[in-house]
Amino acid sequence: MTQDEMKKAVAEAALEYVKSGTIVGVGTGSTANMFIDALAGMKDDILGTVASSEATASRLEGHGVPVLSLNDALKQVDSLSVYIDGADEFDAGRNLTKGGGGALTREKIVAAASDQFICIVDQTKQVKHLGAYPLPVEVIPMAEELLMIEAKKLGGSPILREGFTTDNGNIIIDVHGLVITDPRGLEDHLNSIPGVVTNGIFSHQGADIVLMATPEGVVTL
Ligand code: ABF
Repeated sequence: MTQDEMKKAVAEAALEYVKSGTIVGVGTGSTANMFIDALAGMKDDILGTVASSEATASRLEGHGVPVLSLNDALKQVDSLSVYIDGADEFDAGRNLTKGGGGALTREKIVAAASDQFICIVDQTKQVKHLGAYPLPVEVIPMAEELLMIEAKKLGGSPILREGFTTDNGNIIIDVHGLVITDPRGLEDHLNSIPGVVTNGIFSHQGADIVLMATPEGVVTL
């Protein structure tokens, strides 16, 4: 089974968590794209979707799936029923690193607005400790050097993501070389630095369920 075949299998397995008549939060990335393609077959059963990026909104709209802003959605319902998205890494506590695609802030907002976060990954994303994948931090441009200094104090090697601007008009600094043994503590610490919009550790908004594709089938963790 190729990695793409595993992504497709896990994306289709996530449909089981989509309830008729609800608003669904939709993530970003290649696995989320496969979920969008599968969700298109249910577009008449759901009330609508909230997208975690402009790219996701375009793909949903391309399939004729209704897309609402989060604010409009939360005027209709108290919460989204489910948020379905990929990740760059996950650990045994279902803490995640996300943001390789640069959509981490909107992803975290939509996850926070959802009753349940179903993370769809293939087995290559499983790690003992987060950090092997560089940790993305979205920063207001004025705070670039401040974040560089603070990341070095943590033992990381921060690198500006060249030529990239987030959907929110900010920059991303990828912090390499961290071994994250306390995901929640590091998530809180980084978010306390002025100018940081958010960072790619999803511990407060960790996955409720990880669906992991393996060559033998999809495993629920
Ligand atoms: C999003 O897409 C991101 O948070 C994460 O960076 C990435 C996972 O990408 P893929 O599904 O393409 O591996 O979920």
